[in-house]
Amino acid sequence: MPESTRTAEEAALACGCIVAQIVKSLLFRGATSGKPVLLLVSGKNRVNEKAVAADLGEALTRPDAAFVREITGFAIGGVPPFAHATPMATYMDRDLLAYDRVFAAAGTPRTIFSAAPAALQTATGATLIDVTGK
Ligand code: 5CA
Repeated sequence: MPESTRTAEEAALACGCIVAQIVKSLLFRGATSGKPVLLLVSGKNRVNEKAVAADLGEALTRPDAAFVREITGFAIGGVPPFAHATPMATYMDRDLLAYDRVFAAAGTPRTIFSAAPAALQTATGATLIDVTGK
């Protein structure tokens, strides 16, 4: 894209889609296990960490930017939903299934790709969850 797609809002403007169709690839870390966990979240949603922790069976912490780069191989703002340096448990926001196509970062803060949400789920091996706890 000629413009920045660093945030979900910027990506939606650049793609001409609604922010809910943007896939945020958010890295968390298991509070007990220390293992990285990837959440693929609709751009319209905020993660309810308590609700997601109940689903995952472990509390979550939010790693810093250096950990994100080390584990995924990408800098924040361009983290894609797959093709990471370290494969990790991946969960996908059910709300993404409401759209024909969703748009996710493709490795840099100016690159985006689109996919049918079911194809994204297959490619990532993600388990569907409710991220908002509604
Ligand atoms: N390219 C866009 C749309 S796909 C994108 O990557 N959006 S994102 O939401 O997946 O990535 C930005 C996210 O990184 C923010 O939502 C925020 O939750 C997280 N973030 C931003 N700064 C930091 C930081 N310093 N440490 C940890 N996480 C951060």
